[in-house]
Amino acid sequence: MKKTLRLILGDQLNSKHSWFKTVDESVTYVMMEIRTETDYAQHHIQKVVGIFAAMRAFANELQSKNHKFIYFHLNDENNLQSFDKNLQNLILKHQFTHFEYQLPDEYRVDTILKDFCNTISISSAVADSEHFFTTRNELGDFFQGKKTFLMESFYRAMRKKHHVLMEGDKPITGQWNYDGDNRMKLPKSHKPIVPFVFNNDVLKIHDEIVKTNVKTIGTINVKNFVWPINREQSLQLLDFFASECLQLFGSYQDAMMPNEWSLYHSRLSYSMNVKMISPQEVIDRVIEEWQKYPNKIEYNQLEGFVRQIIGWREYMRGIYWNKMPDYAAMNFFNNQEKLPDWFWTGNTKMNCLKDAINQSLNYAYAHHIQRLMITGNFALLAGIHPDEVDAWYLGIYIDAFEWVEITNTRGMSQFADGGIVGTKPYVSSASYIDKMSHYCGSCFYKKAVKTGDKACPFNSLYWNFYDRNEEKLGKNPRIGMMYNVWRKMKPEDKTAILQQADYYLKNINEL
Ligand code: FAD
Ligand code: DLZ
Ligand code: SF4
Repeated sequence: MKKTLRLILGDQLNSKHSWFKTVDESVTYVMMEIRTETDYAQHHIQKVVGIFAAMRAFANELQSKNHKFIYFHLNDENNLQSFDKNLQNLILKHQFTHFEYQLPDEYRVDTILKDFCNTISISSAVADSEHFFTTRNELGDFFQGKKTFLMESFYRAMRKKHHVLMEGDKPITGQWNYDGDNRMKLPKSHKPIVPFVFNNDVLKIHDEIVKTNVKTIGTINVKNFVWPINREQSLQLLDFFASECLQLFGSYQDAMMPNEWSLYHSRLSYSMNVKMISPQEVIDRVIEEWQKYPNKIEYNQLEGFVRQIIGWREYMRGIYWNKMPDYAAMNFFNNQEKLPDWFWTGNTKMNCLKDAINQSLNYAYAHHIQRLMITGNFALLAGIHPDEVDAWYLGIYIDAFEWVEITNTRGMSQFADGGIVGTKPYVSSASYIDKMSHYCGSCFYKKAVKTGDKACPFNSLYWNFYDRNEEKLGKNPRIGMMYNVWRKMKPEDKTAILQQADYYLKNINEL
């Protein structure tokens, strides 16, 4: 008799997958909490707890529908703590005749499972995860022969292919891009919406993780765990976003405010990345809301959000599968420095960094512009090795899985890929941060000052970055203007700025 073993990974919690349409007595599902996964990065405690809680809820749901199930808890005695060892053991013990898994999102796990299938004597097969709009190779095929991978052209092709906000071959409003209408600063007096959070009790799971000495970062409130841990809660969060936040999403997508950790962002990345909800459902829900309330939700708010999901998210996945494994070793600027200690404590006098890091430690979350223009910007200006930067981002965020973390960090944020994802490095001095936030007014440092005791570090580090990378960036037409400004500065001013930057870099842990 055929006996099939099917593996479900911790980020494959897709209850709509065709695997689960019928209950089959000959099929057993397995999920495992294991040390290889808890330890490949130093994860935030909320990430490990959230994933375990969601895995357990998913297993319970399938078991209640009579699917046969094996679940390894982290502390189970028979848990051999790796995918291949546990699978090998199960196949022998239960005499399975066939093994199946879904396409993993991560190159590392893909390799482990491919290698495993080559070592076993039973047959095996791999199924799609039935989550993304695109296949792994679709972006590579789309850009075949092209030097640059322009997100905008990929996004437009996705809109056409999936008939999202289209009238025939044209965008319904006649315009593709509304970025110009978005990206506003929040007025100082504006009181952003209070984030909708959950109060999950995760004490038991937390205790189990602590007992096994898994090394984690960040804080957690185990009686009021704020993240969704099942599909139902993920759908509630989606509802909250569509009905309360979408109307201001685009306007304030690049805005930052002290002590406001999510503003009008959806916080749906985690639910989507572990597949409790699909990008199709998210798109459908927001379009439905806009259709119902066209006077409340302007089109630019909707388009800005749709672009993130079927544009950026799918684009990053495509880049990952097109460029890995080489991508993980790219270091265009040959940066070599270590991350400052305060990235792990938030203990810095720089207001913007203190806020972004502390909220990351407290919520396992920061919104896009904090990741890109505060922490990422600083790391690039300071010449931090991309391996260090990647490890930090892969650990600290609840939504961090390598396919979307490394492309955003090494690619978009650190320009370590030399311009595959972005056309120029995302760096800025204090002026951009001040333009988009309310951090500078109450900072120890002075935003308009380049040298001296209270000079904002972003200012001298910004010019130092361009100066030291002139050979690599000088000919980039998108940054030519900055080099003209730099070249025209008085030599004594340039020297003072470079000396200031040098001082800050040598004393980076004291900033
Ligand atoms: P919203 O602002 O509400 O956006 C809606 C959705 O669009 C997100 O949930 C996400 O699925 C998608 N999206 C938006 N921007 C991007 C993007 N650049 N790439 C891919 N999807 C996008 N995102 C992750 O999911 N995991 C990561 O590990 C991750 N690491 C990042 C590291 C850096 C340095 C940077 C600059 C960005 C990173 N991002 C990552 C992208 C983005 O910051 C997050 O997707 C977003 O902040 C998640 O919050 P949200 O759900 O509230 O997003
Ligand atoms: C992130 C994570 C963690 C912390 N723990 C587990 C785990 O114990 N078991 C599991 O199957 N998955 C876990 N994950 C998510 C995996 O890292 C994810 O499945 C792979 O990265 C594949 O993308
Ligand atoms: Fe950040 Fe500089 Fe503004 Fe302080 S002055 S908040 S360090 S940009």
